[in-house]
Amino acid sequence: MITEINFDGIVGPSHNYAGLSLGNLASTRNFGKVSRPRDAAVQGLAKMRANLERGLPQGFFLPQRRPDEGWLRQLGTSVAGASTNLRANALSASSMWAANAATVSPAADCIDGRCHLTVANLVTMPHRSHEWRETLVQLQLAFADAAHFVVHAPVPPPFGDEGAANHMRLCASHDAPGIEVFVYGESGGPFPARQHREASEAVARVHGLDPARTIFAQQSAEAIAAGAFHNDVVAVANERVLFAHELAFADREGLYAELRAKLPEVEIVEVPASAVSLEDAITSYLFNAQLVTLPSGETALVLPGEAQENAPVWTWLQAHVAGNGPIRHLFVHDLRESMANGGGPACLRLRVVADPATVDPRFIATPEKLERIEAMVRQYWPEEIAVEELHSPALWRDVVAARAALCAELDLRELDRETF
Ligand code: SUG
Repeated sequence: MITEINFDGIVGPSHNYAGLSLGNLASTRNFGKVSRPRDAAVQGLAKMRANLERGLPQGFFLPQRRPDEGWLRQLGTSVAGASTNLRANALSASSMWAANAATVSPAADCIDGRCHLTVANLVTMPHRSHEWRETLVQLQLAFADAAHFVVHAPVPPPFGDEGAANHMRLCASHDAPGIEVFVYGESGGPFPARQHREASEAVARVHGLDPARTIFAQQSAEAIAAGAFHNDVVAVANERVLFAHELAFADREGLYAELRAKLPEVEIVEVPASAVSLEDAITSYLFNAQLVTLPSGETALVLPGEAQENAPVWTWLQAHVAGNGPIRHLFVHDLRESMANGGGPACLRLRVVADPATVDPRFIATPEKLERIEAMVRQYWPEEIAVEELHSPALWRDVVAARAALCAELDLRELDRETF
């Protein structure tokens, strides 16, 4: 049966706070903080388990092999010989944010009737620019069934592409043809725009989307300057519901009008800046929530604890649920470790609309498998990493061994090798 599957990135054993992401205020603020990789992974697994219990199909991607020695070799160095900056870039666990793994167009939207995935090139940030090779390997394994999926290599540089974090899909139901909205940025403010319009247009062409059902919308420069480095920090969509901040888009009226024309049943839930400032939206990650359809047909929002702790945000949410708004349930999760690097519930997952039976079962979660993953995490993931330890050979060995143990446990030993 065609359904939405959320694939979460398992948090890797090298999770740390190296402050590598310019324009991501949480990453900058928490630079130098001691990270807790074991807790981070357990928090992510708890969200996956809860979503499974809610009746939502769940998959996962494995953490990537770190340090990325192949990448350092291409740069003419090695883990031991690299500068502290390059080494930190090679050790990042940032592939956990699976929303940046790829852009996904379900089969119903694509001209050849197959689900298309384009791996994101993530060229703007050095620590993320080397993720795509292993992401491509994992997607080619998980979605190997060529009758149902086409996995594309990334858009070539210099056109920056950050995947599903800048892509929304609105539709009557997941299996029906949808309207795909690509949100791009234009730099000018203090921070880079990571999603380029040229990249979004390339993805839409490569996927064979119908131009009449595709929209390109510009993210507001104000949102990028306030720290919304991806559109999914200020807007999220699910089926007919668009949930967005008033200041998310450069031309909100134009976008809403185009959406209403293409999908008359669309329901736009806009949070005004007078109720929740851009700053509160970004620190609480109100919109970096998973907007999901429960088996009952009701819409729910899976939020980070920070949203509950923010008074204007929680007040707005309570009023919405008490009223007749489309969001009927709020589920709150502790994702503090990922949040401190600017990654909320929605960053941690990639949505794929497909029949789970067509996906390699090794990437599909069951309660029993999540237990086994958690046992590996508790046994092998470092409890803490201080940034100085990123330069310790013992840590490099530990994180390689931890990931190898997980690959073996999940019968995915073929991932335990360098990708270039
Ligand atoms: O790309 N943080 C990630 C967070 C990604 C969030 N994803 C979405 N919004 N979909 C980023 O900025 C921080 C790593 C560090 O600073 O060490 C980091 O990469």
